Amino acid sequence: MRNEQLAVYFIAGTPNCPRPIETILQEAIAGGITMFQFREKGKNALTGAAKKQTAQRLQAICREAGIPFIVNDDIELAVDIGADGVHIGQEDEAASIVREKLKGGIVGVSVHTMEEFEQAIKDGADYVGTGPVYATATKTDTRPVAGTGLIRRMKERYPQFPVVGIGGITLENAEEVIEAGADGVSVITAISLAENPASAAALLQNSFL
Ligand code: 3NM
Repeated sequence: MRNEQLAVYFIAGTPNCPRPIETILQEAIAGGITMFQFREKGKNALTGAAKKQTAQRLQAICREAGIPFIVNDDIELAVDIGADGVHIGQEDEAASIVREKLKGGIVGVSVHTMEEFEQAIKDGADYVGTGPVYATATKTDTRPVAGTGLIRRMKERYPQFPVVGIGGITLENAEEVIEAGADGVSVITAISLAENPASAAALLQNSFL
């Protein structure tokens, strides 16, 4: 994985999408997202065969576009369909164990403190996500809002290690996250609920200019 692949990291599951998730993903890709995470969580989330079939359709779209397809939490599904990687939280297995199961795939870890960040690096994570940078309504069980201070400290200490910010990132504040040193922005709402996901993705890309 290259740091640039984290630039505009779109995350979504069917509950986040007012139109078919496949359509929104295709529009987001047209606008220039660099990575996609399938996060099928919350009210009315798909399970079992329906979840797997949706994952495989989204995986095919990502493959065609040449962007990594990452599965949130569900390591079994990621291995089963041969996803490019998984993203795990602090409650999940250590990155080192997940890496073994995934045989060379990308492993991303959510971290909220410098200690969790350093542990993720030791465990062999390929990148970390940290948040919520800003207030978000999308995930209810988040830690307190962190602002950009932690990202700044993380990148000061480990300038090369890939870090993305997550939580409440919008077209308006994305630049602040990049300025703090993040390699990219992870967003759900800013793209999934955008009137025009393609232009939202393109505007997020512009935050790097
Ligand atoms: N993780 P939106 S915040 C999935 O803080 C997720 O770890 C978070 O959605 C964390 O872009 C979050 O709509 C939700 O705010 C991000």
